[in-house]
Amino acid sequence: MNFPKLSSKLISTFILLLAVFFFTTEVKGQFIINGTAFQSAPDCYQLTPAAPGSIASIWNEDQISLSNSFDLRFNMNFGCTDIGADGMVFVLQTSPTALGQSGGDIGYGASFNPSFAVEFDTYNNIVNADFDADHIAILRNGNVDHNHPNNLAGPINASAMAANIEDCNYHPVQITWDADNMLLEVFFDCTLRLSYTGDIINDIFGGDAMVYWGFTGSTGGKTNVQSICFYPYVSTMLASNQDISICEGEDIQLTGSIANADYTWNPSTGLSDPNIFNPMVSPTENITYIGTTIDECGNEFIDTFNIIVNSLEINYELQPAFSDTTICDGEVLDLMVQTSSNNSIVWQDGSMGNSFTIAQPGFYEAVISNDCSTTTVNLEVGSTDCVVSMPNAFTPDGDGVNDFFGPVSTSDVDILQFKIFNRWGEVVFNEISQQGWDGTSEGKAAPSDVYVYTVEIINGNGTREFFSGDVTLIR
Ligand SMILES: [Ca+2]
Ligand SMILES: [Ca+2]
Ligand SMILES: [Ca+2]
Ligand SMILES: [Ca+2]
Repeated sequence: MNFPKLSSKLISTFILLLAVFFFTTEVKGQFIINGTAFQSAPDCYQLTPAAPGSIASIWNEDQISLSNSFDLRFNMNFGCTDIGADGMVFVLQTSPTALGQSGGDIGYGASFNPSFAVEFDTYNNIVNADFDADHIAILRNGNVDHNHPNNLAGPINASAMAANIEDCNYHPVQITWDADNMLLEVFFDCTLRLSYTGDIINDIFGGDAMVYWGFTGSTGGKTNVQSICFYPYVSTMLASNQDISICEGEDIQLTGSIANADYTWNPSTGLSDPNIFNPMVSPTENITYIGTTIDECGNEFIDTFNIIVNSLEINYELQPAFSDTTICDGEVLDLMVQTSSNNSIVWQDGSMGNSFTIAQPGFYEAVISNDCSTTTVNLEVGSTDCVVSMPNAFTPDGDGVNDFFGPVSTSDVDILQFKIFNRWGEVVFNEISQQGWDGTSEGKAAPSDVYVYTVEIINGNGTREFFSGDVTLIR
């Protein structure tokens, strides 16, 4: 049965795809688009064209839980016409098809109830208490009027550096949610501009933490081409640490979270290029690569890849050697498999782990496998009576036969105390030696004679036994 080899390839491929998906284009193709929005590039969405009365929204397919912190980064382009309008809004809300009103509502508006929003407003609507500078504000429940109680923070100039952001440039924006401290922060052009502390889950969403996240945008009488790109920024909501399993001899590509950025990978061993975001690696043993990069706002990103290199041949050692293992009645015995930590061991009853405890003779099986290979070890454990006997003579002449005197058993015997006396009652041997007495005393050969012994042992059943008697040393 060798199917694990095939499935392991599939698993590796799947993990690799997941890694690529998570690290470089987590956001790609995952937005539900409404109104005039369309995907204008692999990582970009145009919300509005330069046409009056356009309304658009995009919602990420995957709802997020506000019980968890998030860190969203993206680039916003508000068009090239300062006298244009109207801007875009980052929104947390509950419908994948939500689409609001054009003009001063910025594609948001009263139908977004409940919702939590950050507006990026590029047109001065007096009725909403706007001002000429392009500004941002934190809002709720579809409100765009800065004098209304649902205006939660701001308005404030979007950019700390310029009153106008309709300058053809992409502006880096970061929105972070610290779930523990219920703190939301908005960074524009790499600078913290607004923050809000509040129980968004309960105060706004009635206790339901699951929301859609995305953007609305609109034009009115005035227009602009308005777009959002997730390149080079990506969501870092997902864990970056991944285990990747490959087979010995295979190559794999690492993929950092910021596409095309300069990376520093450690260690550089085995990398096709330690300074690109997606080097090829061909490790020969388990290794962890750590990639570090800095984005245009000076934020450090670290990606960690644990690569497990599976051998194509399973090596193992058995303890005790299974082939000649026996078990006494009432004895408990641990069958042990020593093998690479990459390998898993499944015993005949489905249990896993390096050791399996048995109390009966019989047939046992261990299947040792990794993502690339598998092998089966069959073993028979026989039974034995565990009787311990003491010989009445031995011949310590070095010929390999009967050279030692001690307890004899088909099972393991633990010696607790072992003494031998000569005919004058003098102790000639007093050792806890598993091999027994070699017929010497104080380094000299003891003469042929009859000796007396006492020995205390634990037999293979775990029972303590005491023996005493005579033994004849024959030279
Ligand atoms: Ca404007
Ligand atoms: Ca406005
Ligand atoms: Ca406004
Ligand atoms: Ca402007």
